[in-house]
Amino acid sequence: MTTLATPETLIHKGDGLQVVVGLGQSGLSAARYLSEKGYRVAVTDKQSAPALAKELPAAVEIRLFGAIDAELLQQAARIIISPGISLETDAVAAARQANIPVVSDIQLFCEACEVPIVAITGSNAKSTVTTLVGEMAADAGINVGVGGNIGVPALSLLSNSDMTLAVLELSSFQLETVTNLGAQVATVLNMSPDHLDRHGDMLGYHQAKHRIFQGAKSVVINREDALTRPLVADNLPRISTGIHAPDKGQYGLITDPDGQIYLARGTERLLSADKLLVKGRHNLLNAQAALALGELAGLPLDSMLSTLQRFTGLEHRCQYVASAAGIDYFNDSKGTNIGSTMAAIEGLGAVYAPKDGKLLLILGGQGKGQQFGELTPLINHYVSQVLCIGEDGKQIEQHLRAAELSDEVVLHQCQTLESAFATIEQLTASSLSQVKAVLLSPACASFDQYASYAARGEHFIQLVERVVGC
Ligand code: UMA
Ligand code: ADP
Repeated sequence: MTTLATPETLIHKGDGLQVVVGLGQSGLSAARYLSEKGYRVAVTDKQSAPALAKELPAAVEIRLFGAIDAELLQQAARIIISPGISLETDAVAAARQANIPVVSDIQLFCEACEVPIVAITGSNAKSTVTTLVGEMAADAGINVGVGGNIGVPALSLLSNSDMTLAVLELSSFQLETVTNLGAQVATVLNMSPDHLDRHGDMLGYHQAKHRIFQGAKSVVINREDALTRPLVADNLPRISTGIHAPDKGQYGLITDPDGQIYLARGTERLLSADKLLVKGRHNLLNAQAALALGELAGLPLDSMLSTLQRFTGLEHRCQYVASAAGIDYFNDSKGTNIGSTMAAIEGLGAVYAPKDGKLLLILGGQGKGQQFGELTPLINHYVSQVLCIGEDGKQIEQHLRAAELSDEVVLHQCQTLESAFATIEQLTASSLSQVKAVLLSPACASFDQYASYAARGEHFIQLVERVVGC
């Protein structure tokens, strides 16, 4: 263990020692923030030489690396835990047992933030909706800060003293240690199983997500997903979103007899769906959520509608890559859970089904304790070939077969993306193949084989480019 401070230099509980656990992006931002505020700060991390240690302020003298230091945690007046670290970690659990408060960087942020917060969580679509609301606010001339789980630590937004609105993407990991967030408007966009290995079950996951509503002044809910409704605070101003025609003051979709779909607020048609550059029903829901959040944050409707029409979506989310030999390739590497992969299969499947086309779906990676059988009905409908990769590829096959995978769907175990592409080349060379689109939407985390979902998506794009170049 690397120790830059002897135990004697540690001060005692009650003297205000702030112990930052985990030195990733959020840990670094918390250590910097607390240090600037004049607190005595210590950091600890399981890595023996965390890369960000060199960016710590010199005033942070106590740096215990190589393991999360249980003794240090017992000395803390307050622990600031990184979202990637479970509250069940031994040293952290022992500190909680000793009644030492454990909070996330988001708690520090909401206690310090003096401007309204738009708080966004959900199993899927968080980054898309957060980015959209941020762009809507910026286009409306507002000095907006966008951060949180999206990759910009929330505390770093406080350095912008001109900020008048904060838009935060929040994960269940960040929310489980946040109390009384007090957002101007809060939403749980949707709920489907994810991170069950960390939260134990859907109830634990749901409870963590719903902490976003604590102290909220208004809420946005999804009419089709009862799990997005706050269990308390029924009297708060609220706007709902959904796929059906909306009631007065709510957002929804109006479908004309000729099949033309419109984003609507009450009976007012706001925008024809084909004016959006992002495709699929899930993106129409995302657009509504952004409009409803923006409305409750005081953004002007006309300006929000202009932003919507310019929004091209984010990389690695159902992103069209290229076409070769009549087959379209889509990178949905950010499809890291069943809910997102269902949206991708349904969204793209509906595009190719009228032309008798089927999808080739690449699934797999780290399964995070999910039940993959839930995908089987959509696979039976829209997919003709499933290629499994990654450490949970075999388990995925078992789940799909146990849920009655159709005999017409052929499943291949490929282990890696490289070998999946060798299989793709064989399959698509056959003139009998119904495959019209290849979709990487793994429903799994990437960490067994890649540093991130983005690295997995980049690898997919490289492999597609090789096919296109052939
Ligand atoms: N560590 C330990 N012990 C452990 C686990 C980790 O000491 O048991 C240490 C690691 O050695 C590392 C540090 O903790 O040095 C990493 O902390 P972290 O995993 O919390 O990562 P950060 O860099 O602080 O990034 C976090 C979020 N990461 C996670 O929730 C896993 C980032 O979300 C977020 O963008 C960032 O804060 C800024 O707010 C990423 C993510 O994957 C994108 N989120 C999950 C998701 O979207 O599904 C929830
Ligand atoms: P998050 O930040 O919650 O992970 P993203 O916006 O990054 O959300 O999208 C993650 C995945 O979810 C992508 O695969 C995307 O295609 C899919 N997705 C986007 N919107 C929705 C939605 N409304 N419902 C389900 N899946 C969605």
